[in-house]
Amino acid sequence: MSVNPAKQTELESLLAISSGLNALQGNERFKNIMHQLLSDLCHTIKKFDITDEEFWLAVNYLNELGQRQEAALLAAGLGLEHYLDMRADEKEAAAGQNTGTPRTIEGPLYVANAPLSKGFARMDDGSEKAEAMWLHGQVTDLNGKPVAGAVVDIWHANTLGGYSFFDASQSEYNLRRRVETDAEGRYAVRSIVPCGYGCPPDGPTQKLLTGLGRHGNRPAHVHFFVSAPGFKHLTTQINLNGDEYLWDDFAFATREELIADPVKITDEKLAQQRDIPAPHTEVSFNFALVKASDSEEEARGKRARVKE
Ligand code: MBD
Ligand code: FE
Repeated sequence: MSVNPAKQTELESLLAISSGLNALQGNERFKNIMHQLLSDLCHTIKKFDITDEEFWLAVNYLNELGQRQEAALLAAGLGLEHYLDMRADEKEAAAGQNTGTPRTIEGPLYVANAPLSKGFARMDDGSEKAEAMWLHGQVTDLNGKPVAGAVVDIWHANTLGGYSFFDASQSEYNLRRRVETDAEGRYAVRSIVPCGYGCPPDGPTQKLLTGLGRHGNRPAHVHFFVSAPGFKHLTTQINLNGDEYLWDDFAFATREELIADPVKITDEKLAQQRDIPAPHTEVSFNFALVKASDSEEEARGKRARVKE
């Protein structure tokens, strides 16, 4: 008997049909991506001789991830969200484009439409006994020229590592504010010093990380979206220097240029001027924005988010 050498194997034909390659309807790019993913998955099943029990454990894990709304948390923990940053950085470098303040991941805990004010905001609702934080800085272009009217959208955790909205014990929009920069491009907020974040210990993300021998902790950090007409939207974070997880972030977001040094302020007069208790912690951080080449670059990337 002679066999046609061009004949597909049973697996090849299964993958082609299951990913719709021979179907008239559907989206070509989506079909090709699914075909690659399914093919990689089948080869992994074969290579590791995955048992039925292991396979169904994995399928059920996806259900758990969804039930606990942790899929985006896992994407951060597996380094995939950071990989998107690596790709964006690489593309900019290859195109010889200018870079200002570096990007780093958004993470899964942003909530849109935080209260907006001009120049200054108080971010904490006063409910926690915590070290007060004076966080301030300037938004400029790459030549150091102030950008007035930039919107600095800030969010961070409380002293237990929890974020309002996701942590029902906090008030609405606690530790979330948008501040429009003044004529000198300056923003300032009064808040509390955040603590690092830890994945829910009983959740599916931590379960997977534990299986990898990894922890699910992040150093103390503050998230920012910085945007202004004519400039590229910036998604970034600062990490507070001195945190034990500074260079051991489970979500891989730390970058040298994004480390801020907290400064202890004991000067009563300065504290009074700021209308904030002394002693407090001062954190200053400036942002340099890059000119946008089209209006699409001015907006944050599309992604399912709370309240938008
Ligand atoms: C966070 O606070 C965070 O910023 C990321 C990326 C993941 C989990 C919690
Ligand atoms: Fe965070």
